[in-house]
Amino acid sequence: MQELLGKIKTQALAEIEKAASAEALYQVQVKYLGRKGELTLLMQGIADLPKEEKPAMGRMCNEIKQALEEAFARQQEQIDSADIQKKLSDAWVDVTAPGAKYNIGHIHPLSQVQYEVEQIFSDMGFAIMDGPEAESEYYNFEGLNIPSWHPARDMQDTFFLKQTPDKKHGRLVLRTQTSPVQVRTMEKYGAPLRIIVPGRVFRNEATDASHEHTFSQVEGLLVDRDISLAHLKGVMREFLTRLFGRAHGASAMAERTSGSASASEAEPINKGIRVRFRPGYFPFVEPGVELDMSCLLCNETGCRVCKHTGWLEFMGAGMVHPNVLKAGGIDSKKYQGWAFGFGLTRLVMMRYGIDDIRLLSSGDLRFLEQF
Ligand code: FA5
Repeated sequence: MQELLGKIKTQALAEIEKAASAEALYQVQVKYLGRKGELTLLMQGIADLPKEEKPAMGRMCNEIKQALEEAFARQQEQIDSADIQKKLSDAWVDVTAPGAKYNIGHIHPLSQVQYEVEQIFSDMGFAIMDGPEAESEYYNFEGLNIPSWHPARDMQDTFFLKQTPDKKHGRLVLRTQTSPVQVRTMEKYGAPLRIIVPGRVFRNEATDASHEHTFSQVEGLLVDRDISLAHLKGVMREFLTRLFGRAHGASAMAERTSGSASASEAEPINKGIRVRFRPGYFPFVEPGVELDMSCLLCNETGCRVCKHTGWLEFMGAGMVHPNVLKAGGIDSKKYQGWAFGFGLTRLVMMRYGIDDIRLLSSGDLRFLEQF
């Protein structure tokens, strides 16, 4: 048996050294150390040997087994490192070759214009506020002087969330306007105040070239002593002038650059626009006004965006109603204020000459990559 063991050892070591792949090495391992391997069977035979031979044979078998296991481990290491070398030498590396092009995203045009708007108003001393998109009926309506029976609720078709109504603040709605942040901010900071609130709003309405169910507005609120609509006019004029270059009142004709604007140009439009104020009704202001801007898409000749009028409704505004100041905890005898809410999405359309509002949320890369 001693002789046989010696032969197995020599033979196994030679075969291990010859195994050039992991698979070949595994086969050698099975042949000698597997369940029915040659060494395994011999070791099982030790039980049948005479008692005095068992210890010496047992020791010898274990030594051989250990030697083989070490040889297997060494050979496996060599095979692995040869594999890596081969992969490296097979790999094609050309450090001068041009790199793979990655598609890098960029800021959405809506956000680009939002940042511009924020910058302009920040420079004029306005703080930028935020509010929840899932808003309570109270802040979206009641706090803004629109009780549940008020017909003005029909002006903004509302998405209601399925939830047990809160005793104090009623049901949850997807806010239909950014105006709820007016009362929230007054409650928190009191007067005087100078804020803008950019944000998304939602309305259950049919879409067309200038109407979306989900769009962005920018709310503005200024509360202080001796405030009048003249200040609002001045602020809006300054804002639009900084954004578009030159803004003109309805009485003065704007100087216009010629040429039509189209989405394919995707350059910010920088030319005079005309604005006009007209009376408007919102229960949370008194008096109320609306501001229209001349349609830059058709140079006022009429198109589907401006509904062939040459003018686009851009903003609602007015002097904050005393009931709203009261809801915000502000004494209307000491303080007055004005508020406005304009369509940021419509502003982006005018800024870049986009002739359909729905393109902005379409996720269409052919459109987005132009900005
Ligand atoms: C309001 O939402 C009032 N909260 C504005 C306001 C604020 C008035 C403060 C007074 C004081 P209105 O529903 O008109 O008002 O919307 C304001 C602007 O949002 C519109 O002038 C228009 O530019 C834009 N807008 C309204 N509906 C849509 C729509 N479906 N899609 C895109 N833009 C819209």
